[in-house]
Amino acid sequence: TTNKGKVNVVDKTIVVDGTEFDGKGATYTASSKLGDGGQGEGQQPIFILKNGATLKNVTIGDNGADGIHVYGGATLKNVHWKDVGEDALTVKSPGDLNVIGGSASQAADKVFQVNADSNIYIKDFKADGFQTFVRTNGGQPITSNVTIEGGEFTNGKTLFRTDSKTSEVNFVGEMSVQEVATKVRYLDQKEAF
Ligand code: DGU
Ligand code: CA
Ligand code: CA
Ligand code: CA
Ligand code: CA
Repeated sequence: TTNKGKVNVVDKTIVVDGTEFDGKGATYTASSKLGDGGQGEGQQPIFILKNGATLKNVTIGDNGADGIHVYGGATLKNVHWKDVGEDALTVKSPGDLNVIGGSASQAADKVFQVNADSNIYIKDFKADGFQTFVRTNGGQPITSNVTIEGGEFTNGKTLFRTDSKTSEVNFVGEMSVQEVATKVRYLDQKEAF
């Protein structure tokens, strides 16, 4: 069974706590109650994932609002953002985040926003159109270990940016990159492609 073609307008954040949510291909888009998908801070997320929850086979639709918030780790499989809102996903409290497959388009600013200590593994993800693909919170001493394995990155500015001396990214395997200027940007160091 599939929910492909089904569009759910979300006006109250969907909370997934410790279990699995399978959208079976359905789209979830924010109503104006959650936000407008622009760059205003303080918008609400469409999903909150908690305590190792899994979200799979979901498309975040035309109004991305504040995307997905993660508390205590989560796994995403085959999750797509059609038009990233303020950001796509925020790590809100410590934990492990695994993102397997999926894609994100039209991020006016950041895709993954990292506001807490974390291990992040992103495999075979496609991002097209972004300023920063993964960003630890500006000016904060966050400890995040990020691994990016494979994937396709197009029309972006920076893949990974941190202001913290205790965060780092490692790239594994073959990654395809077109029209992305900067690979990593640490406090005092910038590595171009
Ligand atoms: O200081 O904390 O952009 O989670 C500013 C804020 C800002 C966050 C972040 C986010 O860094 O709101 O979207
Ligand atoms: Ca922003
Ligand atoms: Ca923000
Ligand atoms: Ca957008
Ligand atoms: Ca945000």
